[in-house]
Amino acid sequence: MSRPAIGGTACENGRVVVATGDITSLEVDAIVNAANSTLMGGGGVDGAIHRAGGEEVLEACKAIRRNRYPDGLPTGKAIITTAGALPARFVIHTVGPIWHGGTAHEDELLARAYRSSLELAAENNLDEIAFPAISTGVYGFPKTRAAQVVRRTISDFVRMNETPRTIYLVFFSASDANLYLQSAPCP
Ligand code: AR6
Repeated sequence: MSRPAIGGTACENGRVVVATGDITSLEVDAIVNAANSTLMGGGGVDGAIHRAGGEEVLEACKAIRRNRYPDGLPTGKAIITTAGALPARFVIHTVGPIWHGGTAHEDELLARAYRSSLELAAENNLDEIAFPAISTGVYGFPKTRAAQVVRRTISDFVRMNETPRTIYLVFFSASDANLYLQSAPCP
């Protein structure tokens, strides 16, 4: 099925698209949630995804907690659930690092959260995945530094993998999207 492309700046031969908007409105194969380890919802994009996805998303998260992660989803790992009432098909929930000043492996953990989500999309044969700017809100990761980590991680991934075909980086504001493009220009 083909869908209208989401407008934005394309990099990496069109495989990475930097866009502005509300990630909950996107009709893509999977949107990524910047969750916390409880998987029970929260503020920011997590709150928006749970509100729009509804009870089905929460129930799926509860089942995963019960069956696979009774102590919570570790930072850098990802899981996939139904998208419930959202227009996307799936939600991939991942936990980014809380910023502690840069000395607690934050860069590697942020890279791991993006990589785990991309690997899960590939395992499920999903063509499109949309990411919010993980960890750069409540978790306090500096936006410029996050941009560089994300650019490197995604460039490496697309070089080695054909699926997902298109990766959307969705910023809530145009100024955040521009900051990303300035901090991590298209190669
Ligand atoms: N669409 C796209 N981006 C959004 C949306 C949206 N609807 N809403 C917010 N953002 P945050 P974190 C942007 O705080 O830093 C939660 O309470 C926002 O502007 O959502 O990983 C969780 O439960 C920011 O740039 O995630 C965790 O406890 C980016 O999404 C904790 O916050 C990420 O901000 C996770 O913190």
